[in-house]
Amino acid sequence: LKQKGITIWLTGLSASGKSTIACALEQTLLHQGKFTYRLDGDNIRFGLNKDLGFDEDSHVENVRRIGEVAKLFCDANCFTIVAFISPYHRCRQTVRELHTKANLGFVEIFVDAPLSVAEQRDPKGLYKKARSGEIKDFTGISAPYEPPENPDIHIRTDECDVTQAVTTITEYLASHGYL
Ligand code: GGZ
Repeated sequence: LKQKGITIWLTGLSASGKSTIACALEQTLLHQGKFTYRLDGDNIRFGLNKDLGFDEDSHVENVRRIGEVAKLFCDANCFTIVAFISPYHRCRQTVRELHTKANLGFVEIFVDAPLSVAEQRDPKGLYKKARSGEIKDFTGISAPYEPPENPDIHIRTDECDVTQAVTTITEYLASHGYL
């Protein structure tokens, strides 16, 4: 029996809960003995993509490169968990097509918290800095976030906890033959 690879793509505002859900999902899959890898800001923005900023072109290039890397992990039959804001619809669509054309699994998950909630959480104080103008081009404040119109999974993190979020995702994976 060959494990099929799938890219599990989380998109949402800063402080929407992407990293929290990605880490918890990673733990769950690892405990089930699954070959799993997580791509997020910590291992990409400081390495492969450390030359990129937060203007529109940089967001586009950031997501393009991450999409290509995710595709490679996926091709290696890995559960590839990807957690970046990925604010542009067209870029996420391109990554989906990249996977579909290669006959690889792809699931887009909208990690949805209202801007007011994300801004209240503000764990790194970035929204405050964005409001004051100290940080420019901040997604949701001074740069766009285009929410998915038709995500495969929609998680409202102001209404459910991380355990419920992980269950929603693993149930989706199971019902689509990945678990
Ligand atoms: C958006 C910014 C910015 C600006 C720094 N705009 O929530 P975080 O803090 O911990 O993670 C965010 C991360 C955004 O990078 P991504 O790689 O996820 O974005 S994308 O996929 O859209 O390219 C945020 C922090 O970096 N951060 N400045 N101006 N987020």
